[in-house]
Amino acid sequence: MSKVVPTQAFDGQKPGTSGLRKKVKVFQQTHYAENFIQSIFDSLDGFAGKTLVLGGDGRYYNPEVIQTAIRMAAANGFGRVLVGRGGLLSTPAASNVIRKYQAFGGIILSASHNQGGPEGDFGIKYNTGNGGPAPERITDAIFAHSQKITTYRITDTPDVDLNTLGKTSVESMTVEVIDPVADYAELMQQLFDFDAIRAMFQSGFRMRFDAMHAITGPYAHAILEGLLGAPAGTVVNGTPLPDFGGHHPDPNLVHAKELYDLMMSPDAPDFGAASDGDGDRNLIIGRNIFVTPSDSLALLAANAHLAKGYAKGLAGIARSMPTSAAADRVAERLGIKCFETPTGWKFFGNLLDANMATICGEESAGTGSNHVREKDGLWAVLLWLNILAVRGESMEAIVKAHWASYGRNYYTRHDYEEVDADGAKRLIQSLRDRFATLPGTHGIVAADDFSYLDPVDGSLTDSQGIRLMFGEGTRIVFRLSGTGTAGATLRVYIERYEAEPSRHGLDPQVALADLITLARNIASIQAHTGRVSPDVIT
Ligand code: G16
Repeated sequence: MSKVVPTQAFDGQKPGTSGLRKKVKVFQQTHYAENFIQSIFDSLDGFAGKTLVLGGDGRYYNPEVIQTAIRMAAANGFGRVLVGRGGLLSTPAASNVIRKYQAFGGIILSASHNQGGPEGDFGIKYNTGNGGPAPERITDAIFAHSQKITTYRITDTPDVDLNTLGKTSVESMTVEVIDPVADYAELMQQLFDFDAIRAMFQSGFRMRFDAMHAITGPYAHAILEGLLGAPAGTVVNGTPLPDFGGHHPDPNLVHAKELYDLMMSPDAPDFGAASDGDGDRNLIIGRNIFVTPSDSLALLAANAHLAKGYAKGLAGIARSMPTSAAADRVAERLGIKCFETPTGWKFFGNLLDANMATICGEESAGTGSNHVREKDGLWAVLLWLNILAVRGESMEAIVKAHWASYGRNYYTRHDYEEVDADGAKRLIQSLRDRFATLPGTHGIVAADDFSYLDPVDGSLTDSQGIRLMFGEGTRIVFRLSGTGTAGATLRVYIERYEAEPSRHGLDPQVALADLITLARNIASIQAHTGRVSPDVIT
């Protein structure tokens, strides 16, 4: 039986860069998740009888909220729910299922790379019928509804068995439990030359994929070790755990240090990769060489034509503003456009739908293409494998040849995590207040706050990050993260272009040392945050 439950609005249900992310304990408050899910439904029109896709990254509290979402979808009038077995779907796989089965939309339970477990984070996000994260007009509406909500609708049916594939019903709604991997694996085979990659493994190519005890484990086992014949043991930490084994499922040089150390050791395999909590991020490391996400985007774009799914070439490239301009140089040479968007995959959706961009990427370890409307960790790994199989060269040789040809964009990001939110806001404001006076000092030629006019729907998004530009591809960017759940996280992005190959061999922290010091001083980071040094350097 469907019922209407009285509730009261909670403060702060405003979706951030990617959905609503809060501590598990916040989500566990009575009615909290229900309020947000009802606010999603209240922001949408015309879904009666339609299909909703449901899945999550398997983190702590996923099983409870999946059942809640099913009951609420039934009470709100959806006709069918497609849910991954065990309540699991990686974010890119969910995007694919939405598109493939022409669902009305989907709800993904994930806090991505944030820590899991009872003391960790949880999250809910809504994706629209194109498979992509809801655009701002919808997330704004969700927030508005969450502030005035007084009731939500839910059935009082028992839990659905999500471990058995097949159909059941909740009231008049069909619940179909699907294999979370099958549709995704099929799509990957359409894009990439699996025979060539399999042959490469057969000839002794070695890789390690660290699934970080998160959602990509089952996908990587099935695709890398199953379909592509990589030796068993290629995938490590491949069993998803509710607390990710106590680790932080963020594929960067800090949290995937073991992989990095292996790749820099004499016994390194040819190729190393990792993915995050919900499977949309990637970390790429060759033997003896770390490839920054910004460089990876540029290299993938430059070589994508080697994979059958992109043999016809790219319509365009898109990158988020803080991502380095390495991809712009590739676009220029290919004679296509490179779009610069705010941080957040949702901003790529319109460009992909309008076929203005084919490949997109972000400095935050996200790359993807028009095959789905989310970034896709395993996709990036498979495209790299396809390129390696065709070119037959080492990662190091490919990356160095790319730099020699295009120049190198030295790049680093310094994160100051969980700092005082007011101090962080003051830091940003104090930079804004100096836009008129900074140019002409320290070699700065321009200073602004990035804003984006969407070329497809004309929407304007402002206040997306402070840019200090020094000319010739050198810049410092300051921005506050939109994905944290405690205090504020200050991100400082530093970039310098170097054309001369004889100067391509430096450690980025050395190549950028003067800019790193300048960034600290110019923004008075210690005075505003109390921090002397960053928590994470990538
Ligand atoms: C999300 C967004 C990305 C964004 C990243 C970092 O990724 O989807 O577009 O680049 O957060 O955002 P911020 O710098 O605001 O923390 P994910 O993998 O967390 O869903």
